[in-house]
Amino acid sequence: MKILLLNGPNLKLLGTREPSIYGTETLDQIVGAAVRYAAAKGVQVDAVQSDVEGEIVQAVGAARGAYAGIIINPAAYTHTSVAIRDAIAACGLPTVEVHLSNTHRREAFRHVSLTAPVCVGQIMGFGGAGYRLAVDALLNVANAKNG
Ligand code: CA2
Repeated sequence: MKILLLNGPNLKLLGTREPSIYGTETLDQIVGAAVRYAAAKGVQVDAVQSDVEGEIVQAVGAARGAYAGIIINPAAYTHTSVAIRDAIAACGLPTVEVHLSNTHRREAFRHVSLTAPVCVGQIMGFGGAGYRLAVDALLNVANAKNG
């Protein structure tokens, strides 16, 4: 089984600023932990980070047929991107939305996710561990479908 892990804009700044909100781990550390966690369960995770909305749309579109599911942290595009939402809906793959922070405890503009309604579920507020929880969530979805 293969999972595509997508990270959106500015997440490569993790570990350099705003540790009170996002913790001290770098994106490489968080992604590396998720890759190893999944590998131990026989799952391959391919990770992509982009600051560019269109690149994320294209990556979601290309995932169909190549991956069993998607884990995505659309970052700020969560709250603005109809294009990423439409791409997730169109690709038909089970998609789990992850946020490091609990966006409901933050500014009102972060309370709305345009992408969450087309995802199977959302995991937020658990820092980098959320990505590992998302691996388990997708495994559960795949097992329910195949079992
Ligand atoms: O909590 C999350 O994972 C977010 O997706 C992070 C986004 C934010 O816009 C969402 O509302 C919630 C921000 C990603 C940028 O990360 C930074 C990390 C360190 C320093 C500055 C930004």
